[in-house]
Amino acid sequence: MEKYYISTAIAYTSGKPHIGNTYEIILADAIARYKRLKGYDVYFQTGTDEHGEKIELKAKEQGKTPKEFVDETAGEVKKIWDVMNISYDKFIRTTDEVHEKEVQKIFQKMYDKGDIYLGEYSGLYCTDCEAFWTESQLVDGKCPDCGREVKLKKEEAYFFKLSKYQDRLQKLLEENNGFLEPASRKNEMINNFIKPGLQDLCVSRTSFTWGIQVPFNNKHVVYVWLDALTNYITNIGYDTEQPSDIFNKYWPADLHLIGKDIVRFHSIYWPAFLWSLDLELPHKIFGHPWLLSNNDKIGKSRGNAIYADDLAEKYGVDAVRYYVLHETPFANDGNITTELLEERFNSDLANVLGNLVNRTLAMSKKYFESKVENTNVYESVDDNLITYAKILPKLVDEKMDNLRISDALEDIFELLRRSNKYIDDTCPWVLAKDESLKNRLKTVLYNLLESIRISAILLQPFMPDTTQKIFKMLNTNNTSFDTLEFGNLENNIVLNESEILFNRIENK
Ligand code: ME8
Repeated sequence: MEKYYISTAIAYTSGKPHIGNTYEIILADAIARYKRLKGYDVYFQTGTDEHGEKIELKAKEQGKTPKEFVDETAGEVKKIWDVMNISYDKFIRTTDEVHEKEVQKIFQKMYDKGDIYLGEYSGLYCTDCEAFWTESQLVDGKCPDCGREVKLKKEEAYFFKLSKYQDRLQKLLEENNGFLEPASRKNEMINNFIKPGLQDLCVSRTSFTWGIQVPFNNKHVVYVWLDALTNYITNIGYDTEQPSDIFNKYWPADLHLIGKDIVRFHSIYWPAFLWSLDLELPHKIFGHPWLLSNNDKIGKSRGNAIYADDLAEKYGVDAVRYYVLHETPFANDGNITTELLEERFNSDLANVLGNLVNRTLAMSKKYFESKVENTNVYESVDDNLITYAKILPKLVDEKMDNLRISDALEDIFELLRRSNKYIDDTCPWVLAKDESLKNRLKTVLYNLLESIRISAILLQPFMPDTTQKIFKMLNTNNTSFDTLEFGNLENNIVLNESEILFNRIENK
């Protein structure tokens, strides 16, 4: 069985993750579930990034030890991932002992190799992003990433020889098609960071203690990004001396799914670290766009933070999953407001999907006591529906392979839309009045139920609960990808009672 290793960024444990962070995990979950259904041996890893000065300060503000603080916030992250039905195989924490020990070994290995050396750092530092900047990188004198004040800082530090990998990195980004997507981010990396010249990277800190100690100098803790990035290997059994069988099986990762703001760390630092360890690079890094709240960056301090668990309680888990996946296409930021979510809920979930299922089941019940029969009485009006249902799995597969998740959803909904139109075109209530058209009516209903079954199979990765409900109503055992062919809905089954999938939200 072919393996597929997918990871998300590990979330900072600085607070409860908002809907933007949650979008990333839902996206990863949809891809992981899709690959599993396709028959891959999937390993899906996520978790939390728990060290650093920012966390140390936050814990202090709340009168807690850093460990107490991260235990609490990591718990909140995990809770939201679980509420959103995320099928991760492993939730890692950078405070896990396995990880901490291995990071020390990695640091040692890089040092022994001569890729890490002791020097002195003096620079402009952003505490929030834990990053040093040069004067020219600042925007209006402030941190280019978060816009906060930076301060001058001098300290003895260990450096990683990033400059040594300059040419190799440039070549990687210029040549390796598909390593970093969307492709536009490649040019950004080459022009803004690589071409101006890569400086060696400061990989230790002495100004705080909440981190992994440098093994041979306990005044220093390991820079958070070296600590965080290595989670992708330490947790599948990488070891500097003896990598495990699991590591050998799953590495290199097939996809690191991350947000657009941390592409630099993943496409420049991470390959260099891996080369330093003589490891292969991940196959692909996808810097997905962001989800905005009312077209603005989401932030607790901005007062516009929305949380997935609150939304899920009100609209249901699958509706939230559908919304964020649908609204955030491949390269453009998505937007969320309550009004937009409710509009989309009514138009797509209640009207298109819910209505189709309920109308079809209601007609089957009324005309045939819910008994399904394919009598094969076709008419030309069926072509539009059946032809599309037949090519749909391929369309979806292409979109999923190219990480066009929102487009894949659109393609599936197109079958549901065509099915609704098919009801209007075939007018089953007219057919029902004429006894001689009974067999035609049976075929019409069969075609509709079959389109629903095929849509539901393909919708599983996106809306796992809803699709299970649909399968139950259809009373079908043919729910796997290898039953996607049109005509596989069992003959002579009896449908179960229908239930309302999505209750329209009425505006008060
Ligand atoms: O960056 N929309 O953690 P983080 C979509 N610990 N995605 C968003 C988003 C938004 N509005 N806001 C944030 C970190 N994200 C590091 C990662 S990985 C080795 C270390 C994404 O909690 C963001 O781009 O700030 C990142 O991929 C993820 O959420 C976690 O962000």
